[in-house]
Formats: sequence, structure tokens, C-alpha cells
Amino acid sequence: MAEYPLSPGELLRLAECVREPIRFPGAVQQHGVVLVLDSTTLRITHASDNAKHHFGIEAEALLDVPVVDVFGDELARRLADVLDPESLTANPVQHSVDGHHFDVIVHREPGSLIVEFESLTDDDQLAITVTRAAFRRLAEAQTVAELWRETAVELQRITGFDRVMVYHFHPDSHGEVVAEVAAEGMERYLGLHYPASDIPEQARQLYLTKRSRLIASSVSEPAALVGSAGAISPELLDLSAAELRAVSPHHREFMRNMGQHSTLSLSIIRGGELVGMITCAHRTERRLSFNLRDGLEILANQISLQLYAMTEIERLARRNTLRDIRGVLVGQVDGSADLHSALLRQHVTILDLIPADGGALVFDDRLETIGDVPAGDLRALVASVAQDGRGVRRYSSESLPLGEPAVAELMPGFAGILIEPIGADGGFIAWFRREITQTVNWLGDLTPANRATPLSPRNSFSSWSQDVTGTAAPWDDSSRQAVELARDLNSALLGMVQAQLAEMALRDPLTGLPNRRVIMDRIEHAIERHRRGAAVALLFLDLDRFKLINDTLGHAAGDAALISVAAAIESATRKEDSIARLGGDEFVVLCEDTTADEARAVAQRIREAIEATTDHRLSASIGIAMADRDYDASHFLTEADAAMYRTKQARAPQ
Ligand code: BLA
Repeated sequence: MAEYPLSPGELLRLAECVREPIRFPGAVQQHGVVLVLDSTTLRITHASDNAKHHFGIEAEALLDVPVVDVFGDELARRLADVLDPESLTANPVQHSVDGHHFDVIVHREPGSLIVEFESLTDDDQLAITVTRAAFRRLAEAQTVAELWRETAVELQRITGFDRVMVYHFHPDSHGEVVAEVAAEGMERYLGLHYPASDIPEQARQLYLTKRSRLIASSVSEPAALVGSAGAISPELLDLSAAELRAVSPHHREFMRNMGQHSTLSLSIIRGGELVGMITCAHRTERRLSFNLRDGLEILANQISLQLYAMTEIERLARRNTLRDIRGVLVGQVDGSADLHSALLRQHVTILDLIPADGGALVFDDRLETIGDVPAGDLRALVASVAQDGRGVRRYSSESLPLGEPAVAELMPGFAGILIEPIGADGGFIAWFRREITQTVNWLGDLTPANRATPLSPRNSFSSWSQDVTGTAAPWDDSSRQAVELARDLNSALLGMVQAQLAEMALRDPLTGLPNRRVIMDRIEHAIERHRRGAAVALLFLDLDRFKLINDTLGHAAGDAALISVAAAIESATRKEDSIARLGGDEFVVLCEDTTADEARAVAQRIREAIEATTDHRLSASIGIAMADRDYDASHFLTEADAAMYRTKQARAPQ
């Protein structure tokens, strides 16, 4: 979908929500205890104030105490093992305090260790088995749509949460629910879009490194961290990597408004970018163990890779199709003298490469269009958005009425324009798309009435539709296609100009016959053949009294006479003979595999053909030389010239 215009409220939220320091909440979730240890002394510097509830010990009583004194050698040793990269021990280790059982998870921060005691859930071996089965089933998905749907189904099966949604983020960061499984009777959100501010940018950054996020309760207030006298303030502790990091109050309110008590979200990452998420939500408290969450992170990673492979295959296939279309278009140009017809009137047109309602081509100062284009002066229209000092520049918009209202008025009914310059002289191709009204279904009314304050989450999440006008279908990667087409066309055009120049260098521009350069080459070749036994004759032809025509009737008449003579020679010679005009009124005919007698017959036919031309009673003197193995090309030509001269002498009126 095309980008939608952002309301002032959304702009405010995008600017403000991102400032919440969610990595440093100074507090943790209630279902576990967090201790911070000094990494050298292993004394406790901070503890969460729910230690009393879970351990039966006040948090303050733990401060400054060596961790072994509270939990014993055994736990301390196992935690050291977890942190040792050489050891096979990994998070979590199990430990009981005061008759309560915990998963203990440790990670290192600069100067400290963070140890989390997560009270055990009774989730089961079963879930792990189900996860393994999900790996196999998801690996079989054939399309992106199927992968999304199956992901929701499998995650619901594994987690037992009421609702599982898969989100996909659009390039402008707003999201869309692309798959959903929900319990009976629950409202459906599939297909709904939600604004970017629902998941602020700093939260997305965090979900790139911490790839699963368990929020056990949207209701309970977090447990504050307390620190010993000399320790840093709890608000300076980075809890990014902590399982139990407290939840943003804004987001807890969002969850309550959505009717969510607990959520578990997993990241879908492509090329280092968060492109989607999977959220499992439950109406009452529900948690999963660290082990299961860890397994699900790996599953989400498999889904990310599969998605990457699928979209990459689709992208490459599409790129190949477009390259083929471009190849056909450029082929049409190569085989044609007329660029306009090649791009707009043949089997494949510029609208096959970039679908649009209409298109226009300006080249060699000529404008032609195809399909449905704006009425009025298209050159003026293009100039108004894409003219600069050097000519037309590249430009595209899919929402001209919003971005350039004055220009949009010149093309009523259209909202999309894509302009690509071609050639060097202000030429361009333009594509036009009509305005379409898009209906977007949002997750909840986006107007201010649906929020307590502009920075609050929405109250209601029932589908709310909004018509977006002033936009056309998005160009997506069409601009790139246009750039590549222009590049191919420019090199094809350059190739054509070069071919014309090369051709011109070999031809006599007046008669179109090969010139001296070409014939000297062929004579050289013919002498080679003569040395191997072929008889070769060279006829040298000079018109009689040609100067008189030029002097009395003018050069135009002289030129016309030369053109008729060239035609007469062509008609009188055999197709294997090579004719050239040397310049002025001199022509040569190279006759290979030809005896002197045969050459004389050719010369006779040429003379007759020239005398038969209607204008000016023309006649020609023709000399014949036969090749000699000692000749080079210019020697041979001199011999033929001399023969012609003798003939002319003999024929001259006494
Ligand atoms: C986080 N917001 C999130 C998360 C989701 C959403 C999925 C990740 C945490 C989680 O698993 O719940 C949004 N949840 C949704 C959406 C749906 C859903 C769209 O179920 C349904 C389709 N949120 C607001 C406002 C602010 C805000 C106004 O609406 C800020 C002022 C903030 N959302 C916010 C923050 C987080 C968040 C800060 C990070 C929470 C955390 O990890 O601590």
C-alpha cells in the first residue's frame, strides 16, 4: 500500500514514545527476582524488592553480601560454568530457595553479572516435543502466505495462548496482521493495520538483540531494584538482555485495553532488520519456561530464514521476468529506426515493463503517448516537476496531490507520475497512474477520541476503516526498472549512432556505393586470389565531358547524373562484381574470376547502360587492366587508369 498521511497525534507519539528509556526501567517483572553482582567480588550490589516474596528475604538484607553466602557454592560454581565459553553448561540452571523452584539465568554486563531467578512454570516436555514437530511442518511451507498461516497455527499449538498473530511491518514501519489464530468468540484482527507508534522504534531495536519477550502480566506493577549504598542508581542498569526487564507502563496500558494479560513475542528478522513479529497473547496469566522460549527463538529464526529464501526467490524470478521484458523492448529498438513506435506501438510496450494507466515518450523533440494520459501539455507538466538546468531529471511520486498540489492540478484524476530521462537532449519517458481510493482497515479508531491523551494507547481496537485519497498504486521498485531501461536504451541508441557513423565512413554519400577505402581493400584481396590462380580484371571508368555538365547545368544536375550513372553501372554488372566511386566522375568495377574477354563484355554493357540513361546523352571511357602477381592494389589501379586514359585518347574527336 502507498504511504498514508500521518496525523499530528501520530507524529507526536512517534517523537515522544521513542524517548521512553525502556532498557533502563530500574525494575523487573514480578514473577522472578533479579540480582546484580559485582563481577570481581561477586557481592550483591542490587536486588529486586520482590525477594521477600520469592526467597523470604528482604532485598536490603541481600545487599553487599557475597552471593555464595546466600545461595551456596554449588550454584555459584554452576553459574561460573554457564559464563565459561569452554564449558557445555548453559542457561538455565535449576535452583531452589526456601522451597521455591527457579530457573536461574545469568549474563554478563560490563563490570557486573545479572542473575535472574525465574519462578518455574509447569510447562512440560510435551511442548518441547510439539516444537520439534513444528520445525518439520513449517519447513514444508511453499509460499509466504502459507508460512505465515502455519506459523500462527503451530505457535498456538505449542504455547496454548488464546490468540497468536503474525505481523508484517511495511516500509514506513506501520504494521499489518498477516496471520491469526484466535480462540472461539474472540474478535478477529486479521488484515488490520496498526500505526508505527504502537511499537516504538527503541522497542524494535531491542527486539533485534533480545529475540523473545515474555510479558507475564499487564496488571501487576513492577518490582523495583534496590541498590547498596555505593552502587550505581538502579535506573542506570542496562536490562536489555534480562528476561525479567519490567514492561513500559504505556505498553501495559495498551495490553489491558486489548484485553491481554500475558504476551510472548518473537522477532522476525531479515538482513539485520525487524520485518515482522509473532505475538502470542492470553487473556489470563500464562507463562512459558526459559527453555521453551529459547526453543521458540530458534524456531522464529528458522521462519526468518525461510521467509528470506522465499522472498529472495520471488524477487529474483520477478527480476528475471522484468529483464526479459526489457530485453524485448530494447530488441524492438535495435530493429527499428523509430524509437516511438518501438517503445509504444509494438508487441511489448513500456506499460508491460512498468504497469501504469498511460505513458509518454519525448525523443528527438517528438512527443507520443500510449494509453490513458493526462489531458493538456505533458511537456509543460513534466517540466514543472522535473526540469532542471540540464534538462529533465528523474522524478517519481505516487501521491502528487499531497506532495505537489499545484502540479497535481495539471493532471486531474491522476496521482502517480514516474519520469526517467533518456538520450541527451531533454528526452524522457513518463508513466502516469490514476488516483485510487484505498480503504485501509485499522486496528481501532485512529482519531483522538479513541485515546485518553495523545500519548495514551487506543481504548478500542475494533476495526476502523479509513479511505485514503490523493494516492496512486505505489511505484515500489519501478523507479529502478525505469533507470535500467534508460541505461539499456541509451546504450542501444549510442550503438545505433556509432553503427551509422561507421557505415558512413565506408560509403560514398552521394551514390551510396562503397568508397575508395573499401575498394582498395577488395582489390588487395583479389590480387591475393590472382596469385593463387584466379583471373582478375579491373575496370576504370571516367565519364566523357562531365565537367561540361557541371559547368553549364550546375552541380545539382551533375550530382543527379552521377546517381544515374551509378545505377546504370549496377544494372550492367554481375552481382559478384564490386563497384566503387573513387570521387568526381571516376568509378571502378572489380571483376574476379573474369578473363579479359569477359571483362570487355562487362565494359561494353556498362557503356551501353550509361548511354541509355536519358539525361544529358552521357557516355563513358572504360579502361581494363588484368591483374599481375607483382601488382599491389594501387599499382593495379594505376594500370587500369592508364588503360582508361588510352581509351579516352582513342575515342576523343580528332
Ligand atoms: C511493545 N507493542 C509492543 C509489542 C507489541 C505491541 C506486539 C511487543 C511486546 C509484546 O509482546 O506485547 C503492539 N500488540 C501490539 C499490536 C497488537 C498487539 C499492534 O497484540 C495487535 C495487533 N504503545 C502504544 C503507545 C506507546 C506504546 C501510545 O500504543 C508509547 C507511548 C509503547 N509498545 C510500547 C512500548 C513497547 C511496546 C514502549 C515495548 C515494551 C517492552 O518491551 O517493554
